[in-house]
Amino acid sequence: MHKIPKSHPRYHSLMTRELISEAMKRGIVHETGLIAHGRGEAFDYLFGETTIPQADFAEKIAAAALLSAKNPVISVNGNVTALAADECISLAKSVPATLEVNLFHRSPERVKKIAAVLRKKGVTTLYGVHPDARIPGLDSDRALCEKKGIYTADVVLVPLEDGDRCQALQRMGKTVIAIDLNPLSRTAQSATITIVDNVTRAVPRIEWWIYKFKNAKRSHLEKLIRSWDNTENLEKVMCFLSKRLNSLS
Ligand code: PTJ
Repeated sequence: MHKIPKSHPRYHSLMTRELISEAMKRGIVHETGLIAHGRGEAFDYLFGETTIPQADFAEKIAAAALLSAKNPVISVNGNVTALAADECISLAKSVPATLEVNLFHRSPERVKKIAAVLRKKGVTTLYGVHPDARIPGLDSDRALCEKKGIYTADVVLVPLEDGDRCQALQRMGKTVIAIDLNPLSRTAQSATITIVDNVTRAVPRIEWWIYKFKNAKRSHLEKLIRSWDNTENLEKVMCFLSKRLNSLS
């Protein structure tokens, strides 16, 4: 990796770029994943590269939904593996949930490489390598999934998604938790619970809420989930953004 001096004011951001770029060279991240990262980075910059209160609230509800689920699955793609593999594995253990590799630009080589990274980090149950089902109404390879995993999951966490699958999963009656820094994306607009935050901050924060809720009554979690209004929270996210931009101008 290119050496970035720790004293550089954009050290963290530049190191993250290095991670993504390295992962692309290793065949984990698809080349268009770099473009997706750039878009995310731009939104993160506008939000102040921090977890805003509306994101934290969504992360809390996401934890409640994951804990209340019968078969929660965390969907993993190239960018997520590069940026938050350890965090996703740790979150999966805490719930507990399973991981499934699901790629938009699917190739057997990339699936194998991503699976190898996750298994090397200790993941034993991993879905998505040998798909045996399709998500109805989706023509892309994103439809490929496993019966025991995403196909029968009741709650699916989809960090860095494209909108089509999010909508298709919802048509199957699933609760879809999306992590997307772009509050205007189709994914953000159509998920059940949209977390407008960087995946690197969002996943550990959901885990933090999981531990906070470990002794909570099921009825309390269900009440929280019922009170959730995704549209209202997204409106507040947009308000936060416009106020921040106004204050900077
Ligand atoms: O690995 P694959 O083949 O599944 O491909 C993954 C990508 C990301 C290339 C694919 O899903 C894609 O093209 O996604 P989109 O449609 O570009 O959407 C990605 C969304 O994630 C955009 O709205 C970005 O703003 C957002 N995003 C990018 N980086 C982050 C992010 N959101 C949260 N955290 C990030 N680090």
